[in-house]
Amino acid sequence: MEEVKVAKKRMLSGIQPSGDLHLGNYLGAMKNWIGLADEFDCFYFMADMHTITVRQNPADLRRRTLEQMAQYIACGLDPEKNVLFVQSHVHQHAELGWVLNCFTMFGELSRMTQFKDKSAKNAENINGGLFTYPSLMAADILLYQTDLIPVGHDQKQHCELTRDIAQRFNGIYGNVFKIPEPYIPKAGARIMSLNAPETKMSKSLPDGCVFLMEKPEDIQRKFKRAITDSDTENCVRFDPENKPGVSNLMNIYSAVTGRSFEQIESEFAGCGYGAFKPAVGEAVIETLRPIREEATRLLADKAYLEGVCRSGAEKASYVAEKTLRKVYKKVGFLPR
Ligand code: ATP
Ligand code: LTN
Repeated sequence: MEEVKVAKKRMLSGIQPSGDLHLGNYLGAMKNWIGLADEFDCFYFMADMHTITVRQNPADLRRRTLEQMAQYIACGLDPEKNVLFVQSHVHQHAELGWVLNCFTMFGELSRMTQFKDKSAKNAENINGGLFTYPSLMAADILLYQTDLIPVGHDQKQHCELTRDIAQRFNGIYGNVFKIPEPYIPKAGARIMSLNAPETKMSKSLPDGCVFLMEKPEDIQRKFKRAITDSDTENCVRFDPENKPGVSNLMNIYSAVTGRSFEQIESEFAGCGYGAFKPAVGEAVIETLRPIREEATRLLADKAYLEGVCRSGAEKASYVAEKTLRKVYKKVGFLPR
C-alpha cells in the first residue's frame, strides 16, 4: 500500500541574546526543542532584534549571539536537521513586524506584563520598540506558518496576542496565517530564582541564577546556598504555596531527572534539605556538563558557526518570503 505523506507540523522559538543562557531558558524552553526534528519541522533563532529594546553594548551583543548559536547546537540541535538562524539576518521579520504593528491595538500592547515589568526596570528608556515588541514576536511566529511555539510560561500572553493578531488579519484578508499554539512544558515552565523563589530565575538576578556555561563548583555553591523554607518541617514535600523554595528545587530535579514529585518525596524521605540541595546541584551539573564541553569546543571554530548562521538564514528567508509576499499583496502594496 502506498504510504501517505503527512506534512510535518512546524515548531518555532527564539531567545534573546541579552545575557548568558540559564537553567530557566534551558528547562522552560530549549529542552523542549531537542529531539523533535524527526517529528516536526523546526526553526530556532537568536532574537537579537528584540534584544535592542534594552540598550546593549554592540561588541557584547555580537559575541553573545554567536555563543548562543554554539549553545543551541551543544544542547543537541543538529543544524542539518533544524533551521538555526539569527533574526536580524532575515529581513522579513522587520517587514512583517511593521505590517502587524498596524493590526495590533494600543490597549493590547499596554496590557502585556513583560512590557510593564521591563518598563519598570528601564524607566529611563521606555522606547517604542519595547512597547511594540509583541508585534515583532507575532511576525517571528506567523512568517513561518508555525503550529507550535515551545516557550516557558512567561511567554504565554505574547503567544495569545499573536493568535489574536493572526485571527484579526485572517478575518479581514482570508486565510493568510496559520493560528499557532504555545507548547509549555509540565515540569520546568517556571523555574524560580534559587535565592528568591517568589521571582522567576532570570539573568538579571545572577546570584539565584544558574548559567549553562557555569563551572560545576559555582553551580554547586549556588544550590547549597539555595533558599529553602523557614518551616520547621525540614522535609522534601511539594507544596508551592507554603514551601516555594523546596518546591522550586523539586521542580528542577524533576525536570532534569524525569522523576515525579512522589518519587522525589520518597527518594528523600527523612533526609532533610541538607542532603536534598547538593543532590539537585549534582543532577544539574551532570545535565549541563556535556552542553558546556560541546559549546566550548564549537566556540573555537568561529568559521563553522558563521557558516551555520548563513545557511540557516537562507533556509529561513526562503520560507519567510512566501508569507511576506502574500501579506504585501493582501494589504495592497504595489508589486515591485
Ligand atoms: P530576562 O532575564 O530579560 O527576563 P529571560 O532570561 O527570561 O530574560 P528570555 O529571552 O526572555 O530570557 O526567555 C527565553 C525563553 O526562556 C522563553 O521561552 C522563556 O519563557 C524561557 N524562560 C526564561 N526564564 C525562565 C524561567 N525562569 N523558567 C522557565 N522558562 C524561562
Ligand atoms: N519574547 C521571547 C523571545 C522571542 C520569541 C519569539 C519566543 C522573540 N520572538 C518568537 C518564541 C517565538 C522572550 O522574551 N522570551
